[in-house]
Amino acid sequence: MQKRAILGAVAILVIIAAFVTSVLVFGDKSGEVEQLAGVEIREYEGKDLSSVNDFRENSIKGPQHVDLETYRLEVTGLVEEPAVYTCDQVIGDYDSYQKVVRLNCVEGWAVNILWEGVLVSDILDESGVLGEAVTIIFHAEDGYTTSFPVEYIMDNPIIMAYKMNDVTMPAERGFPFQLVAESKWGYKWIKWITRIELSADASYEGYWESRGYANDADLDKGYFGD
Ligand SMILES: Nc1nc2c(c(=O)[nH]1)N[C@H]1C(S)=C(S)[C@@H](COP(=O)(O)O)O[C@H]1N2
Ligand SMILES: [Mo]
Repeated sequence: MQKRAILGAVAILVIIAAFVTSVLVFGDKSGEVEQLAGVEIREYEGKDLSSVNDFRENSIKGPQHVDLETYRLEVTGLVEEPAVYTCDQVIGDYDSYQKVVRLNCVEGWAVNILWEGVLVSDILDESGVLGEAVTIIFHAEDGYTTSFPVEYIMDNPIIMAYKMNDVTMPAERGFPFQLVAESKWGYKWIKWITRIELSADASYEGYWESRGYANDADLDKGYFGD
């Protein structure tokens, strides 16, 4: 009888110990969904692609880690209807497009990537750009800004990418959205976009532009200011 009681007590202690251990080991992960990274593609339609890791991190405040729970993309300024989107709304409500485009940084490096994202012009058409707007200013999580003439964005298929080489864009690369500003130098490829502002200020200058880099930033010209 006593032996049975001891065995019972030992069994209960073992169960308690196992429970405590499992809480310590797995406790803070319960309920969380772990994102499994897909395998990036390195070739597309016969073209070699760079790796999503082939970048030099040189952002003004280092990588930003955007929380999707609180993240919003805003459309503000000279539009008929300002708008606020969650990341899922942007990706779910607009058609997606894929395109291989090379990103060239003024530091002398370049990467060729298959980008996937939504057309900025689709998002702005939904809000209705007012006639007085001449400049589109993009704002980012780290306070970085850059801008373009309205026509560059509205008359070209310019995308805000959320995927690179078929995998979700890593935080360091600009998750959830980086602008694929094709034919422009890297400092126009704003990462961690939080707001698109329509403005009447034709001489607006973004972060690097106000520090001497060319405002048009055309790849076939130089990047020195005029
Ligand atoms: N928000 C934000 N976007 C940014 C920058 C930055 O500092 N902050 N740097 C720009 C510069 S100078 C370049 S070359 C590209 C580099 O993109 P990558 O870090 O994905 O290589 O991001 C651009 N976008
Ligand atoms: Mo750059």
